[in-house]
Amino acid sequence: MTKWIEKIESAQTPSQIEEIRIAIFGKKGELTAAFAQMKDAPNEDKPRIAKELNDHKARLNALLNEKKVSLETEALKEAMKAEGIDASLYSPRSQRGATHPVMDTMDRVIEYFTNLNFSVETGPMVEDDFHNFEALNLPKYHPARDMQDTFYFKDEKLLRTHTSPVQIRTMMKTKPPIRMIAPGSVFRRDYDITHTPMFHQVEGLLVDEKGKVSFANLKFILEGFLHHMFGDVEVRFRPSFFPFTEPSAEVDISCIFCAGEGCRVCSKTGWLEVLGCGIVDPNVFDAVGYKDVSGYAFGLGIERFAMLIHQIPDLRSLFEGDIRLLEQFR
Ligand code: 2NM
Repeated sequence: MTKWIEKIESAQTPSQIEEIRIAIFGKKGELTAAFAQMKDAPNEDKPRIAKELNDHKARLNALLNEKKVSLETEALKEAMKAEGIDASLYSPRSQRGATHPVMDTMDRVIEYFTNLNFSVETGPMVEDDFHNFEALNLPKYHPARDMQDTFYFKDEKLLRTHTSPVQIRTMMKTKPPIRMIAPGSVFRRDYDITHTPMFHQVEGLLVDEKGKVSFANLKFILEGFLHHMFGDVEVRFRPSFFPFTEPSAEVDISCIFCAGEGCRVCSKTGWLEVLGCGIVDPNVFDAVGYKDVSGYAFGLGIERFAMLIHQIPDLRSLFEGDIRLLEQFR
């Protein structure tokens, strides 16, 4: 017994402990043999021997486990010292992260509309012709469907060119009224200082009973939105055209760089175009099976907003992954 206690105490590694454990408790172990020999002992001695052996067993087991844990802990400490890692050490080189300006702008857009009880809807980026074009009153041979503008797959699928297919999907799965926005990435074959092949849009849609939705409602909500995003700016609506709305308008704000005086950013006009909108064309409602409803819709590009808010001259810099861009937004 004392022999084993000494051996355990002088063990140097966890594997030596295991060797000792086998020498005591293994198939050919000393204690295993002692238990086996008990059958030859006189009957009146058996209870005493059994108690003694069981006491030894418990004692040695406890010692083995204790020593093993302490050796393992020591080994771990040694390893950590050797590898030079101190997880509690403050590093002067650690850096705080930053929200990407595109996501920061996206969050501010979403904030305004969710406060007005618009729901946030999403949908697939790989779309089909029906949801991306046909249902939006963009007939076959419409120039927007051109290979030059749209990324097509081999099997008739395509990368959505706007988030409007989310509006189509939402209308087809829910009954009116609807009050929603669809934020997300969209794809067009374009690449220059104001265009990247992937960019982000937020589109909005409100549908209610026929006669309940007016252009004045649309103007009110968009004016509030543009003041939320740009502060105290002038807002003007210009007549325009979109296949999915009639009437349609483009919306300008007074130039935030020259306060309407005329500068390079606004091409001396004093105005910046920031969104498109209109009253939803009845053909769109027909395509989704809506009857006796009216609605308005709008759409905007997040990168353009981010560019204006943060004065980023080249849109491509938003997607180059250069840490120096992000560092400016901490
Ligand atoms: C815009 C401008 C005007 C629009 C229309 C629809 C739908 F699905 F309801 F018909 N969604 N988005 C829309 C209307 C988008 O983006 C410049």
